[in-house]
Amino acid sequence: GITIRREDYQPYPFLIPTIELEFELSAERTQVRSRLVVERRKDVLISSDLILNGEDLTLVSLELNGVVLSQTQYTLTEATLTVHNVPDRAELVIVGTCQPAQNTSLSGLYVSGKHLFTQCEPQGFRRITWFADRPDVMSIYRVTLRASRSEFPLLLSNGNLLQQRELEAGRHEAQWHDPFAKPSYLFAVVAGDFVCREHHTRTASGREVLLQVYSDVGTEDQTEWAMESLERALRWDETRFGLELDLDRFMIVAARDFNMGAMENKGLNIFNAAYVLANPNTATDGNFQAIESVIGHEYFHNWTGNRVTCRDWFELSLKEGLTVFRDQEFTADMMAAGLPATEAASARAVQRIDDVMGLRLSQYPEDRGPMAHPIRPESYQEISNFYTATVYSKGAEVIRMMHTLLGEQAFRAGMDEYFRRHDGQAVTCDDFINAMQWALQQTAPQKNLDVFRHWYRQAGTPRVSVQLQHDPVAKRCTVTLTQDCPAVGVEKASPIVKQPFHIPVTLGLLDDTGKSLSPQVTLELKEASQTWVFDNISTRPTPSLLRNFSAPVLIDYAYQDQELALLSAHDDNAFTRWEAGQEIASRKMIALAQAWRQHAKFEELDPLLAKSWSASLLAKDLDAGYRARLLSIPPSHAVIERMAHMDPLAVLEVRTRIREQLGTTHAATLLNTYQANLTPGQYSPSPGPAGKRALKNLALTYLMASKHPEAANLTQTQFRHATNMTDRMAAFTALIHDGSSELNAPAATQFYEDWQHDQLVVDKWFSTLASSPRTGVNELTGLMAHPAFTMRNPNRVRAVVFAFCMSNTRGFHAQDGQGYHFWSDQVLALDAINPEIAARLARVGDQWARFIPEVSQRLHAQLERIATHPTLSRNTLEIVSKALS
Ligand code: BAL
Ligand code: ZN
Repeated sequence: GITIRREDYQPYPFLIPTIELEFELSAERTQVRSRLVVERRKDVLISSDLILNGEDLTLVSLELNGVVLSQTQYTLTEATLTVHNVPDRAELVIVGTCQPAQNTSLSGLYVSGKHLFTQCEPQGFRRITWFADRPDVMSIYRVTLRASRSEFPLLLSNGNLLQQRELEAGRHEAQWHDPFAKPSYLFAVVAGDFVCREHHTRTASGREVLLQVYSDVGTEDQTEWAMESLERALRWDETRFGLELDLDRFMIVAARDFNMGAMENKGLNIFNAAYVLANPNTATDGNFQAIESVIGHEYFHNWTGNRVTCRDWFELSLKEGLTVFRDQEFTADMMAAGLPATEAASARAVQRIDDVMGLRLSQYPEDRGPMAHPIRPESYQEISNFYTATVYSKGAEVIRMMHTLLGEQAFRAGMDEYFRRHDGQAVTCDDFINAMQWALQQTAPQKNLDVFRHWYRQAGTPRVSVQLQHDPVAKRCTVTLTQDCPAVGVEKASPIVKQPFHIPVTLGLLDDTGKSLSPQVTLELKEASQTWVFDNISTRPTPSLLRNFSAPVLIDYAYQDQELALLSAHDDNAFTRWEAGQEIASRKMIALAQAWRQHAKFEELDPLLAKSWSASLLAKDLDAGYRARLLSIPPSHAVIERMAHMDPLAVLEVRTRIREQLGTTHAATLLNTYQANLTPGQYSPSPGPAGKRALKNLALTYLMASKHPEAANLTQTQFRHATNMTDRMAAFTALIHDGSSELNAPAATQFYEDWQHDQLVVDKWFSTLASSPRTGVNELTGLMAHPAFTMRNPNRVRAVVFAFCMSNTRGFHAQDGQGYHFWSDQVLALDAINPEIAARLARVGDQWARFIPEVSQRLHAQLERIATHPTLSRNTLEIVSKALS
């Protein structure tokens, strides 16, 4: 593939101040007439030709300043339309057609159900019409939509509705105007028949705005939470960042077929229905929270992304890292809202734990694999492949570190300055850091972010080694931090000299009863190695390191077992307290897995692990949601990731045995915990009751795992009589994953019968079955033959194929190697339909070289099989060729 490099950026030689689009919409063939005003930029190197992007389009006609162009005056290729000899100012009218019903990639204009949707980020607009399809070309859009009134009664685009009118022959028309200049990736059209929930509200400055949530007919009882979340997001951005909605109308539309989670098109957000539709009967606590977070995320993009956008796609983290940080803060503030201080702290800690778990499970492996890249990548072949955990989650951690280093007030001043400088512009991550540095220097003139910038240039997860020395005579403790980050991913091929990172390490020092020996501090590590001195420390302290996960690094400290036990019982930082328990469990699991591999024997459950776990089970004074996190054995993937030679089946075996043993040993307490955390009465997704459900349902899974005599009954009763989907799903999953075969099949049949009318719940059914340890390739092939399965719907593919390849350790890694073969089959099948989704699935092979040899060889063979397939998309080719290089 062709590699595109950040350093090769060139401004576009023309401005396109306005674009007028006229759509004759139909599923089979849509005609688009585009009228562009183009102006040659005097400040940019002369190039006489106007080059526009266009893909999968048919050209009908082309006019320049009212004159039809002959074929010698332009050049049309598969990817571009070049107009020769364009005067300094010109009007170009292009008429072309596209075929939405044939568009299975879900990029550009496509059909979902009976509706038409667009997805333009990053490069879908060029599949609708020819244009300078890059984020630094910003235009004012005027859009006219025409379609059959009966087929498409609603015609939506960005901005404000100017007028609507009836046309002849049952057609109608709507005209939209977006007053804000925007890049093409934020353009959107929706046409179809929807129900709409509306809400009128006022912005902080008193302007009346209309909020609308559109969804499929029949789902009107599932959009209340989305609307409430949208209004909360609106208020939060006003209060926390002083940012108001700038349009008269803000629309969200739910799409059944969608590649991503959602899309922040100006004033017309298009959402994967999974992040809109919810009521207590159909959606779990996790779904409710995810919806609030994604609605917040897309809404916050209106300022961080839309008003200030990216100069080019290398700068993607400018909007994504920042907006993820903002949505994480939003969720944390919402979770803590109205709670007393200690409960609020605990709710925030739960949120932080969940975010960090996500980072470690998805980003840490990426950062040491073939796709490793800095949060601002230096090169790519296919930009769709770079909507990664690194750009998003690590990007958010980098913003969070700036927030930690500056403090809330200076951070806010930096944000204000960023908007003051760059509103209406397409800018870079450097521009953002410059605004933050300005704010930092208002209060601390001697400080700067020069070293901090390396986070944007260097990939890999830094390892911070900690040395602690204590001198009892001088009552002095010294802490030395040393950082290291070897070359990863593309850095290996074109080596760069890696510089130290600027790493904030928040720490506390505890005595052997768990009391703080000194106030918590944030050490700023900016060199390869630095030492700090703490005085008046009379006994050797236990360090509580990286509190609140103050930096996305790995910490290396030779903790003694009893030190971890102390932290897990007493650390007053809720994050590091949780971390200590996880560390105990991970260490023991790795040791047990290695022993299992050597003599297929499960050693006795480690007393330290058993003790810290049971202490958490008994710590009834702690918040239930937090206790559920303390009591969760680390997920297999997190443990496998830490092994020198990753051994998935051994870890799974060990994890299963540990859960079994803990469940057996503590059955009575688990039963009590179950009963003590019932949430009768009306359902609410707020952290209090959601935490209780998490704890209660976790207790149930331990009882099921240990085959406790009462467990099956309890689970079945919960399955039958649950009054919300959280409890129903927990029981269903326990029956399918841990129940006997007599429980299993009837539950699967019952659940499907009850919920076959709701596609999002059917996705839950599919993914529970696909990720069950009972499901091997044969059973999965059976699931794919189910009439409700289709390769065309990304949510369904994620529920079945992705769930099997990513979450079913036993099925996917089965020793006969069939799982790997199944995986390559599906990558190839999907590649012909939807390259973005196929490339995502292909990434399952990223870590092939780190597994034990038998796994590694087999995965490698399947990667080769994919790579040598004669017709592979650019997307999938980039992934597999990097994995094999
Ligand atoms: N911009 C793509 C979807 C999102 O991150 O909001
Ligand atoms: Zn985003």
